[in-house]
Amino acid sequence: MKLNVLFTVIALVVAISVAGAEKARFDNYRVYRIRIENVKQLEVLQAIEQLGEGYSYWREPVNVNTEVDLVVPPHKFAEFGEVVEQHELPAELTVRNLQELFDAEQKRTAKQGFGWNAYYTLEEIYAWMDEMVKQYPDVLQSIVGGRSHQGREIRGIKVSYKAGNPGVFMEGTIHAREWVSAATLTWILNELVTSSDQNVRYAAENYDWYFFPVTNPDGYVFTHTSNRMWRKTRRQHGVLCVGADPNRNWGFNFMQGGASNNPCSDTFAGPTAFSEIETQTLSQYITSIRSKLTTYLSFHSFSQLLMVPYGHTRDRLDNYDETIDIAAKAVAKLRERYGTQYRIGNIAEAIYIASGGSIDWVKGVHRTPLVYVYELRDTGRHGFVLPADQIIPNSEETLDSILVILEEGQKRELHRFQ
Ligand code: 0X9
Ligand code: ZN
Ligand code: ZN
Repeated sequence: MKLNVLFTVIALVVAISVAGAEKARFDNYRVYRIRIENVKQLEVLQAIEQLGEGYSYWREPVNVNTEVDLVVPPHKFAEFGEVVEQHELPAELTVRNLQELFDAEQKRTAKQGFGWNAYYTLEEIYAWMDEMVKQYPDVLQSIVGGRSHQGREIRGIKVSYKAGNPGVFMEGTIHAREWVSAATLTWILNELVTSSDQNVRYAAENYDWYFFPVTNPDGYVFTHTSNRMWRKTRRQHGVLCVGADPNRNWGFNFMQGGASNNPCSDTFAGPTAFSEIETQTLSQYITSIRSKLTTYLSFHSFSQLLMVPYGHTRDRLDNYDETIDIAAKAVAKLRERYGTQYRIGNIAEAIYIASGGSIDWVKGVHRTPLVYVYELRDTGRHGFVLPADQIIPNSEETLDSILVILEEGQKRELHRFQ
């Protein structure tokens, strides 16, 4: 055997044994949408959350009069049926076979280069970013926003056409399974350098953009290799469980509601604020450019929401009125293109109490004037597994709304540096 062949074989064997567990499958798993009508039902659904055993939530049970999306494994159909009957849960089947959604998502029409008719791995996204910087060296610059537990870089691109522009931070995919977030950010980045639309050109050239399509790289890789439904980071916590929720780990009002101290929970906040290297290093990077940032946008999926701080209280704090006014205009614009409807509010009033998120820290600590978190398409029909043919329409309408946020910010002189 030739030496290089031998090495390849050894590398393969090592790769396979290191990979260990195979990819989780979700054959015949169902998703139910349930409207929580009373406290008893809320308690039942929260008990299911504690149970685990194959159950998981796309949207967690936090309050009465909200909806949750619950993933139910086949071996729990009978049990779940009984629970539904006993507590008169208004459960509506939204996904009949989760694995089918995943399989459809994996189909790439042709082996072409990078684009927006499919989802891409971290490696592919980073390779595309390198290409872009090579192609547009005068306006694009590679930046590193931090690093991950497994030693990956949180890589970004800065778009800058001239000195002295106000900065816009674009935070993507802090939750690993929310793939459309990364796809949207790479699409918008591409638009900024290639579009000839007048409004896009204005925004491209008169702001400095800091794009980070994947701020949870370990988690994102894990959703491609092992479990499509992974949300958190990948550091071991306790004996059994892995990962902290990187959107509960930031050091502002840490653990002030809507976050868990159970390492197995999907909303585990971590042992202490900034205990996770991803949030720690990314927050340091943000601090290093704080004086340039006038806008911070965080992109999640799904639910079609545009929200402002904060998540720990329903109180309407800081420049709530102003930013909500702008949000109303932004979602009105967003709706014009394809009729997609977004709701607005602060995090706590729009969805649920949730503390330790990135935007709360940015607002609370740095007082950045324009801070928003998007929950992109859809409203649950496909949830995190948004069909790839929606990437572009989703991105187009999102960019429409961002342009309004920036325009309104300019009108109100929010982009002036202090
Ligand atoms: O719960 C979250 O972190 C976000 N929803 S998601 O379904 N994508 O997980 C909402 C953003 C909450 N943001 C803050 N708490 N700052
Ligand atoms: Zn999220
Ligand atoms: Zn479909």
